[in-house]
Amino acid sequence: MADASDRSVDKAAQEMIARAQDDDIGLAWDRYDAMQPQCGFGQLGICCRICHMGPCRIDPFGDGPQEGVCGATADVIAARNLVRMVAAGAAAHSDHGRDVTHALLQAAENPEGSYLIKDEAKLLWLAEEFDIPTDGRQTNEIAAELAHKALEEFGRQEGEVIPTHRAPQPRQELWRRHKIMPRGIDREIVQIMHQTHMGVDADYRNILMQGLRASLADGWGGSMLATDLQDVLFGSPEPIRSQTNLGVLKEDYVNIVVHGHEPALSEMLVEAARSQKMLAKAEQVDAKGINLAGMCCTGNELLMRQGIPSAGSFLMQELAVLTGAVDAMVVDVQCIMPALADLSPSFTTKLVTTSPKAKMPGVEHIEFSEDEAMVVAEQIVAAGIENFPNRRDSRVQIPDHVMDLIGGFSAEYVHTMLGGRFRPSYRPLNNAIIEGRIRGVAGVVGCENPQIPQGYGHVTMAEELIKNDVLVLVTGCSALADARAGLLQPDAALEMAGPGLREVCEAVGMPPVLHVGSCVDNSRILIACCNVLLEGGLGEDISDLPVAGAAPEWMSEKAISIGFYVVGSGIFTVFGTPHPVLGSENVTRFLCEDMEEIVGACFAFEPDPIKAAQLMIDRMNRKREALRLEPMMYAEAAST
Ligand code: NFS
Ligand code: SF4
Repeated sequence: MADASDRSVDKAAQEMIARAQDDDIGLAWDRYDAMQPQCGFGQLGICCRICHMGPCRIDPFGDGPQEGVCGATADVIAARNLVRMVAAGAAAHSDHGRDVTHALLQAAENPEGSYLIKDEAKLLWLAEEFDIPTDGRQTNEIAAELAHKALEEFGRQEGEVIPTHRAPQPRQELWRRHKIMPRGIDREIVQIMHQTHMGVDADYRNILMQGLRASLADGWGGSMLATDLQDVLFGSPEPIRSQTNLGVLKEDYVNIVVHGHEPALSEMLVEAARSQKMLAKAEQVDAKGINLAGMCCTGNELLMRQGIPSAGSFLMQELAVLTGAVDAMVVDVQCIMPALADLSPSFTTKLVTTSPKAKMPGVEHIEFSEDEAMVVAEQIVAAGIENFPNRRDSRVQIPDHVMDLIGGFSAEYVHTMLGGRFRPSYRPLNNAIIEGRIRGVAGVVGCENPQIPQGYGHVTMAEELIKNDVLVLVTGCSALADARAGLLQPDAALEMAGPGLREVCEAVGMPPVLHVGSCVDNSRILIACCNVLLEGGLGEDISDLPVAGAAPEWMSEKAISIGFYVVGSGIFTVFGTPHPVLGSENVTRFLCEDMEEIVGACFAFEPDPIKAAQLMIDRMNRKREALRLEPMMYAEAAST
């Protein structure tokens, strides 16, 4: 039997994995093992199912067929498959953005409804960007017009996706020159689907360029709008204390876990769970109260705005159910394992689906709609409370592991954090980089994957980076893995940071690993880069900056879209396991070399997180040299 420590670096996860083994319950890791050996054609990206003359597959050893029935080569097949992943990922993020826009419209048109506008300053800032007059107008009117204009970004046919204009001028010009400036969010995704239909594009480079264009529509469009409009509706995050790991579940409370990605419903669940009406109901079933906990990115959204504790990340979803203490698990969209449907009843967890886009056979569906958000939220909380008496106490086992953390660093907040309330500015960050206290900034993001011990890639990489004076920004499941390891705690983490980074962090009281949110909030990292450039002294374009990105344990199509827009924005990015393209030398070379000449950055694939961190550090060092920045202030940190 596999050792639990080979499956996760986290103690709580190990405890639940061992419990599953004792009870003979299969988890993602077991299903992964049962799947071995996985299909080599699929892994190499050279299996094509695009038309019904196929499926076709290219022989990677050169003895068998080198073309599909239509004549498509490994290059075409691998490129098409990859950009279809971009299309799906960009669609997921952007559809999330669209739903938030509907919630904003709801708030604007129905002031008596469930949603309020919490960040008026951000609303006004966005109104200016979208050319919406604000003088003498009501907040609601402005919000309604913004929602309509934001919706147009999805369906726009010509022109340029408006938030792309936040990118530095040289970057915008580069996108125009290479014809990858996105026109409309949906349009670029649709074009991928058309371009990769049987018998359309047979030029792998042209296919991959459209992948870049659609991904930019995600990063600088769909995801960015999701982030911004969520801030308008639910408030812009500010640093907040919270906790994470399975130990946040409470034995005597009704535990409701919210899992998925969108805060529109879960924000209402927070309110419902705090309401007198629901608390009284919980008392009736002898519960001490209602304990809401997050999972995956819905969890990240609630954590950074409301301080709601997070029970865990992607590979913890089954483990949370295994505690036997989850009375309801409420899911919306994305990263929800179908396996939950079978697992939940054996541990008296009531699973509730809420999105018309994400149902499961045999699972109760309480459909969420923006116009009766609070009614639905109360219904769901009530379902959790009613399920509490069904709990079998003898089966409850909550791992005794909880970690404190600080989350909620937005790009805007960095102004205040570093410059102070009176003189908000990025100057101190820029100076710290210029003077060689901070070597550079890394964004470490993305999923978990049973191919890698859970958290090993994220935590090892983050530790190696901070040791080398690299400020680390984290989102999504990466943020939660680091949080469990204590890296989002200022004190603990500072002991591990290099001397220059430690000095800066101590001066402003921030952790060296900053939680900037969920996966759509990777857009905040792009904005932070823009702010650094605007502050001056570090070049003209994002590709000049000593920055790098990484997704050490990625699995989802969204991660491919993120990788594409990050590289397309000029940031070198390392993926832990390779994209499924190695069956085509040309596509691999395009991603890992040629893109450098086109967008000023490229991908690298490196499974060892320490080596991957070194690649990122090398990149930062070269950018520092090109900018003629001072040598790192403390020489010993420079050599590891
Ligand atoms: Ni990002 Fe967040 Fe996690 Fe991966 Fe899934 S939850 S959107 S896709 S698994 S990081
Ligand atoms: Fe085969 Fe070409 Fe059809 Fe793909 S598109 S399945 S390679 S015939």
